[in-house]
This record gives sequence, structure tokens and C-alpha cells, in this order.
Amino acid sequence: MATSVVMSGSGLWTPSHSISNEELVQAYNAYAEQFNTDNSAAIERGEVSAKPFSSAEFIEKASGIRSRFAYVKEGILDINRMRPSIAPRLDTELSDQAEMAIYAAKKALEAANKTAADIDVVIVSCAYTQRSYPALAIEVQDALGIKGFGFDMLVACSAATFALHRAYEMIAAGTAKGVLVINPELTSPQVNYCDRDSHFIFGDVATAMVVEAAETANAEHVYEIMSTKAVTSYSNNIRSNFGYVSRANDTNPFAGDMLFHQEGRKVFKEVCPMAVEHISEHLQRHSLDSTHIKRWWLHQANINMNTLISRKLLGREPSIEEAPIVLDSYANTASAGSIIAFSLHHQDLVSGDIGLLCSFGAGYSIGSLLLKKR
Ligand code: CO8
Repeated sequence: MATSVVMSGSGLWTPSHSISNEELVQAYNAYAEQFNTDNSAAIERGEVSAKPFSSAEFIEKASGIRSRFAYVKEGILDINRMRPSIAPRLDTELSDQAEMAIYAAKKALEAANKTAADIDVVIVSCAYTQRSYPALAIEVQDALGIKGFGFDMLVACSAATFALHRAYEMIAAGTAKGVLVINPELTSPQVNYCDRDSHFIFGDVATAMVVEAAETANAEHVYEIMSTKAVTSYSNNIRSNFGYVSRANDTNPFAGDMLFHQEGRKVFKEVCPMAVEHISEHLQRHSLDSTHIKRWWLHQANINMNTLISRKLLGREPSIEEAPIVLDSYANTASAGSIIAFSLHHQDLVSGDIGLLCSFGAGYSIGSLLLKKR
């Protein structure tokens, strides 16, 4: 008989610092005003574009975001810096992302009623890792005292779902007994806080999930992974060019195009239909339709995207219980968004209830898991 695979514990670590739209806009607008004053002659000559002003009302209406968390707040609102000030650490110290990962991992282990001895694979999957090697996953594995192996995975917004797919396959194949999937989304160093169109989008967070075989799971809230589905389709509409080759390119590794940038409107228009088609096909595989789905743990990039996707799937507005939104306080947390929604909104489901967890974003990439409460 094929092994039944479950998600048996989730962990969410939220940084203690947050930044409201109002604070962020006040700092950006002061920066823009100073930039425009400093460059007034060049702007007058048409050589430099004036910086447009941002608005807290626009941000909330266009995205649903009201505030975001920051791993380090210092520096982000300083108009002479406009980026977080994260103190460098020695090679002998725990790295920042490993620290974030460990906070979330411990919570997931506790929720799953497991210890390090029950885990033999660690996957750290997120939009960026702060170094290439040694893998963050191996650092986390060492710090938690886990025997086995670990590796890092980068799939932008779909890093968490794609890593859960790998975990599912390893447990199903019998090559692992317990997998810890961790998403330390330290987005703030890559946000261009000088760009009016994207300065408000992202927040920092860490999430984690324990995946194991059904027969070893003994936690209170266990979700069978009925199946997984993934798709990618190449697009340049969400891009970050920062990388190790920058040094050889003789370009400024901190220029605007090296940071997160996107054609937000195009992304919105192209990704929504892709997500609807992907989810519909996933449900059809099990002869299910949207009426069978009790909860939608959707990717958290934009509330209007989620409403549109849910409306297309359900034929009506979803209630906040059916499709929870965490964007208002967390903003877009890259791959962690749907996992935050799951972490905060899964305990009330009853045995037999089915939910769908889905990410969509850069790549483009879409990943989904169909889950049934045990
Ligand atoms: N304040 C005031 N006005 C603004 C602002 C602002 N802050 N920003 C834009 N405007 C203006 C625009 O310039 C435009 O003006 P005009 O009409 O004069 O040209 C007007 O407002 C409308 O602009 P848009 O059409 O761009 O506004 P939208 O309604 O489309 O909203 C959004 C913009 C919110 C960006 C929206 O398009 C969106 O959310 N799209 C979806 C994008 C998405 O999902 N992207 C995924 C990104 S996440 C991901 O894939 C993971 C990447 C890895 C993580 C990276 C971590 C750093």
C-alpha cells in the first residue's frame, strides 16, 4: 500500500518590528522631496526623472497591505539610507536567516509533537538565501541537532510549495522519515525602498512545516496531502538580477534592476487566469469542484488578485473564513504567504474537510497541495 503523507505541524515566526503604510510613505516622500531638490537642475533639463510621491491610501486600495514586519527596522526609514541596517556576523556566529529559520522550525516541531530525532531531512526554501554555501539548511540542521541531510531551494514565491512537493515525494518514496521545510523570508534587503511602485510590497517572516508518514503522525491537527501540482512558465515580469556574476559584469550590484522589480499590472493580468486554470485542473484530478473546498490558503501578494481568483473559482465572493487574508499585517512575504494563512487558519477544520494551499508568483511559478484533515 502506498504511504499516506501528512503535514503534521506548522510554525510561524513573526519579527517584533513592524512598519505601517503611513510610516513608510512618510519616509519615502521625504526621500523623494530631497532627491527632487538635490537634482532640480537635472530634472529641469530633462536628464533625470523627478521622483513621484507615494500614498498610504493607494497602497491599501491597490494591494490590501496596511503594514509589514521587518527583521531589522533600523535604516529602512532613514532617508539617507533607505535599506535595513543589518549588522554583519562572524562566520562562527549563527547567520541571520538560519536564526529566523530556527525560530519557525522549533514551533513547527512542537506543533507536530516531534523532536530532532524524528527528522532526517531539512529543506530551507525561500526567495533568496544570504549566501551560496554552506547551505543554510545544513547550518539549521546542525543547530537543531538533526541527523541526515539538508539543502536549500530557490523558487521565489513558490519556494515553500515546491519544497513541500519534494518533502511529499521523499516520504512517499520512503527515502525520508520526517522532513522539515523552512521558509526564512528575509525580503527587506532586496526591496528598493526608493521605488514608489514597489517600496510597500514586502515584509519579513519565517514559516516552517513538518511532513511525515501518516502512521508516525501523532499531532492534534494532521493534514493528509492528497496530491501536489506544479507548473512554471518563463516570464521576465518579476525579476531580480543581483547575483555572484555582478562582480564580473562591472555593474553596480545595488542598482535598481539588481533589486526586486516588476511589471505589476502585467503580472496581475497574466497570473490570475493561470492560477484559476491550475487550481481547477488540480481539483478535477480528484473529481472535485470548488464547492468541496472548505478553505483556500492562497498566496498573499495582493488582495484584489485573491478576490478575483476566488470569485472565478467559486462564482461568488469568498468569505474571509473561506479564503483568509494575512496581507493586511504581513504584506507579501514571498513564498511564506500561503503558509502563514495555513498556520493561522487551519485548526478549526474538522475531520474530512478539504483545503487547497496554493502559491503563485515569479518565474512564473504555481504550486498547489490538496489537503484533507485527518
Ligand atoms: N503611491 C501612489 N501611486 C502609486 C504608487 C504608490 N505607492 N505605486 C504606483 N502608483 C501609481 C502608478 O504609477 C500608476 O499611475 P499612472 O496611472 O499615472 O501610471 C497608478 O498608481 C496605478 O498603478 P498600477 O497600475 O501599477 O497599480 P495596480 O493597481 O496594478 O497596483 C500592484 C500595483 C499593487 C503592484 C499590483 O499591480 C500587484 O500587486 N500586482 C501583482 C504583482 C504580484 O503578484 N507580484 C508578485 C511579486 S512577489 C513574487 O513573485 C516573489 C518575488 C520574490 C520576493 C522578492 C522579495 C524582495
